Amino acid sequence: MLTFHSEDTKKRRAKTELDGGRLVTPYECPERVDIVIDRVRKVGLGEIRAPEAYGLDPVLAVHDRGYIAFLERAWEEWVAAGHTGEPLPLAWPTRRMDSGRIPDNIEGKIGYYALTTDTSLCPNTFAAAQTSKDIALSALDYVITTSEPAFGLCRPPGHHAAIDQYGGYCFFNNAAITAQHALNGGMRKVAILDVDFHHGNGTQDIFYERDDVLFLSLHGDPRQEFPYFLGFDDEIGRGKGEGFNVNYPLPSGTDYATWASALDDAIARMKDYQPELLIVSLGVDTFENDPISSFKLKSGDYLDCGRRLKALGLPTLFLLEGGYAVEEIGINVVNVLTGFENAQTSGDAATSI
Ligand code: SP5
Ligand code: ZN
Repeated sequence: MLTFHSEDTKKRRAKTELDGGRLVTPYECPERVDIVIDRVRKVGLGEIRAPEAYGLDPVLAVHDRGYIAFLERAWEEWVAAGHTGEPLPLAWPTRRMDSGRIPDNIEGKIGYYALTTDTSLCPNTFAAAQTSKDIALSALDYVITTSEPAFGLCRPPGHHAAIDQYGGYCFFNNAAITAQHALNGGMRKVAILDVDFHHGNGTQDIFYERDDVLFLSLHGDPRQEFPYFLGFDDEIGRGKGEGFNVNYPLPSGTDYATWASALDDAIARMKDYQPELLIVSLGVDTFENDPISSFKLKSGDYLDCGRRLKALGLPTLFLLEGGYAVEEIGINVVNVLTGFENAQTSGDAATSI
């Protein structure tokens, strides 16, 4: 399987994350990329390619123009305002305080555009987010052209990013950008399967009223887990999108047996939908030793996950999302990919969809 990769994803190196009331070194660190690419090389997964530049048009097809302009200038404006730490939001347009207006002051703008306080801005965040979506789009074009699977080693991740909001370590929603790009290129139906530990609130929100993207997410129950406010099983889509959003909130401590039965249900729904493309939001923060999550998947389980996905027989694009057990992120991510590669597509599986 081809991997799309660039060292430029490491240009974002934030110093701070608010975690349990302390500023800590961010869990979403550039070393994650090194460890994944080392593993790709070690197992000989396949060729490693640099991304092409796609510019901002595919981003504008999903995200708000003002939001993109904000991200491009935010660090500069913050420094110009005399601040010395890294930008975190201070005040938000929360319930009972939402006039719909965008402040002029950079501190206010950060509150307007930020979802969460886990994601500091820093130099080159915009550049890294651009590279991340270029990796995703390059991998997508390869999958579309060849019908072969591909892996986009994206960083920063994307699935928490909404139309005009960043957070959960995400700025541009890579899965949404690639799904929309595929549709704009003539595809009619795309499925996005989000297996990251956290609910893909951004992706859900972007396609919530649409029937041309089926979104399915397996994640920690939002009553207990970040992002807390979205990801419940009664969120099924709205208007013509009704029935095209499927959430599987799962309890803390979920092991592979429970997780895999939700995965099988998601796979069955995708078979019914008959998409032309599968995009996998591939987070491995479901791992038993992940420092911020509470599922119990083991490294070997990721091989089986890949194997099950292969049975769909679809052109498949894997995009990296989360995974913070840094030592094991390479093994876990690449296990999904090799499990997929090595699985036999049975005639039954291929023809039954
Ligand atoms: C892409 C992705 O996986 N984003 C996840 C962002 C989660 N950030 C906040 C997590 C808060 C969890 N609190 C647990 C504290 C453990 N020390
Ligand atoms: Zn996650």
